[in-house]
Amino acid sequence: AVANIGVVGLAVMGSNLARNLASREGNTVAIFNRTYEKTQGVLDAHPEAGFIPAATYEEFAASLSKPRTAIIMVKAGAGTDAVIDELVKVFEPGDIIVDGGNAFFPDTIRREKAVRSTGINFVGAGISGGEEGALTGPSIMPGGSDESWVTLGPILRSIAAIAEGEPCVTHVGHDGAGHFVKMVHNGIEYADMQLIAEAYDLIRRGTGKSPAEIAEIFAEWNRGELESYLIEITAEVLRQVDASTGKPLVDVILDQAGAKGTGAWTVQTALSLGVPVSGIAEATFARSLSSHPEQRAVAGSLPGPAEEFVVADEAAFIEDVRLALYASKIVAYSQGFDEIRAGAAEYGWNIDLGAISKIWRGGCIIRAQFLNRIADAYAETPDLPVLMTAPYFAEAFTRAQAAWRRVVVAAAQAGIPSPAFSSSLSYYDGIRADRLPAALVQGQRDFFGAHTYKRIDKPGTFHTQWSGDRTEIEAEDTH
Ligand code: NBP
Repeated sequence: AVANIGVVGLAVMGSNLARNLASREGNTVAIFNRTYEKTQGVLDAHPEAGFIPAATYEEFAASLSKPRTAIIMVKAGAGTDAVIDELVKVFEPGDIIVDGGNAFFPDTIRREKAVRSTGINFVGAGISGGEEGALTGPSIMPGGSDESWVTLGPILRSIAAIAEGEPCVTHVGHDGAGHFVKMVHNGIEYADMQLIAEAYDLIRRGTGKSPAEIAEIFAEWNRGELESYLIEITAEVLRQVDASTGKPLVDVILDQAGAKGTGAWTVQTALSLGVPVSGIAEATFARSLSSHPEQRAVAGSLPGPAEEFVVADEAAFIEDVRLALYASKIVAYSQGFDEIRAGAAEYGWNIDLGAISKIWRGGCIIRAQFLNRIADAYAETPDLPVLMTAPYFAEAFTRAQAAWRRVVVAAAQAGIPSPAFSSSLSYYDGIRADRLPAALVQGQRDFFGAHTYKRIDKPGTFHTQWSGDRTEIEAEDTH
């Protein structure tokens, strides 16, 4: 037993994570894959890593020092359950099984409970950064018990990305907390990507600039408050020329966006928790809308605006779009953190929201300078009910809101879809409204379903006898 850590599953993510682990001082890494050829392949390709290969789960367990610690990196779902079943047979109480795959957090809660009953620790850990991050330093969001964190913490800290001197990993909370936070990370990623895509579309259709010219605009934006990995790679993608046609690559890519389901999980969970993550939802739906070519072909005959979209002052319009993007982005993150706050309350996790924003500063897909501002906001007011009301963000809205409105108006008039920009603005106006027409909705609910209402001027629950003499009576609260 010489290895202090093991990896099960040696496809791209697992093999890169194993190499990352092996490259850090003090680690000896045991490796196992269901199909042994893959293990042999990794062994042959990376002799420098000093991997300890195992052909069976028994050999794998025997090669690990106690408490045995193994990270599973296999296809999420049935594959994960199959590996857990095998590891439980060969591990002992006190050992630690980590699932680093993209599990849906209710599965992680279920698995943690089942594995815990054997005395073995189970940790669901969200890992973001793709294959490159797995190799050089991902952002890691582990859940699980405090006991397992004692062993796991130093190992994960050694392989995580470093942002401003701090490793991008924190013990998020118990059982499914890590995978929950990873899920919301991906939801925010969907919103961020959609917002950037809308900004590109508006600039292209408003100014007629080429993708290469717009790439320069994004590169410029990346030097300011929008600085982030996603803005940086957007410039790279827009600059790319297709070798076979000589056209911008973005013009030959089919305009149907795929999804692996984490955005949908974020939205489904938000619906159950009653958290309005409208920006993330619109971004998820925008991908769905794009992926129905048969509907789009038929709907293409519907009328659009009569006038052509012409922007009078290009520079001013581009700056407006930049500000609209920034404001909408603040909304998307605010909504995402709202979902984490609500999830923590629902599932009894003690999640430090500021710490989450810090571990997203490096390694992961949504890494950005901007996350420092979120950390500052929670450092100042840990129980901030609406993130975007923090002074720094409030000031940003003061600068951006007029531009944001102009952009949403322009998009609507030009017939350019801007679901994420416009829904974010609607959320902003909704959450800051003094009075909402929800009062009328309550009146309607009381009318057809006797669902009752509360009054602004006195306590209690009331019902108007709509089908009778329309007098008001005190009623049982039925929501
Ligand atoms: P895949 O998701 O493609 O899974 C392939 C691995 O799963 C292989 O090692 C395969 O073994 C193993 N496996 C399967 Br499939 N069924 C198994 C079973 N019943 N028992 C044992 N092993 C089984 O690999 P990946 O793309 O490296 O991703 C690994 C995990 O990391 C996934 O959960 C993914 O969602 C997550 N993730 C991926 C990324 C990314 O950028 N790709 C980013 C973040 C997280 P075999 O060789 O014997 O078939």
